[in-house]
Amino acid sequence: MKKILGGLAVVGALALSLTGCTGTTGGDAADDGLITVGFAQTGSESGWRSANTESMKAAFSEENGFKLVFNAADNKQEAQIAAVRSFINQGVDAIVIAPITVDGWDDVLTEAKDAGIPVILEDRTVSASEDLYASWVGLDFQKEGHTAGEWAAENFGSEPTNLVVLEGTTGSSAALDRATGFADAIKGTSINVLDSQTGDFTRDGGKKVMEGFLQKYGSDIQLLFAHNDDMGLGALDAIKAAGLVPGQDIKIVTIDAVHDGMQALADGEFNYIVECNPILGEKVAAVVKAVLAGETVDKATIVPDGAFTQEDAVELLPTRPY
Ligand code: GYE
Repeated sequence: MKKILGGLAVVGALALSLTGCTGTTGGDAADDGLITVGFAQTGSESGWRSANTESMKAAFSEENGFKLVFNAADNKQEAQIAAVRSFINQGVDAIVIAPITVDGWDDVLTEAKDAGIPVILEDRTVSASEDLYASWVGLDFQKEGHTAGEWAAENFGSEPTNLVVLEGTTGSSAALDRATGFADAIKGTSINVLDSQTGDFTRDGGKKVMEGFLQKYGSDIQLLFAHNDDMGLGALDAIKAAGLVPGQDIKIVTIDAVHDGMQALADGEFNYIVECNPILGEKVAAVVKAVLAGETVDKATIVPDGAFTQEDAVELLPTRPY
């Protein structure tokens, strides 16, 4: 290839520099012809996150023309911003961020823009101006919360029912929008919100916060809404330890539908799960390629979600890919 294309390489390099594409200018990247992408992942807080990371790594593979620089920020916003800064300094071709929180992105997104590096958001959104990123691929979290709330309203809304909520990471668009959607759907029903606290989207967080709820409200709790499966799964331990039966004494609705959540639903320990699809890698990779090719891309790509009953879970579990 080198011999045949030798003469064309200069023309190619010139064309690239004229279009402002940094595709082959970054050191080693110049030799391998791969698109270097820095991916700033939130961390590894949940089953959803593991499935999302796996999907992203599979899509941003060398066979697909990418060199992926992966960073997981352990759910710390400062660490995630530092990772994005380091991608800018490395001169990557594009940056993908799964933003931990909605706020706080203006400065570093401006720095990326000034450096001519396009940013694509995946999963969660930010409050920064739309001009500061090229595109977002994610889910309708408000609708997910609303679907969970509709289920609660339909099944428990006509008689007084005490609810506790395990919220996701404070300040994340996933937690904020799910809370809004759910609150909207149960408005005007007889569901009474006893308490609502963050369990940070983790099993451990869900368990600890649920233990606190049980100490405070005991068997007054009739319904639990967990912003993700993992917190619901952590809460199962706390509920069982308190001598109560999850799925019966306390009805449980969660969001995500990852494998362990679907197992709990099939086992009758959860009562309903709203899906949140983590398999976003191929869509994000296609957007990155389109942006770098100078094509016009949609500002937002929303992946549709379903919702599952216990019967659905029994049927679907054997064939679920994650
Ligand atoms: O629901 C949760 C994860 O942002 C959609 O983050 C994502 C959420 C997901 O930790 O499990």
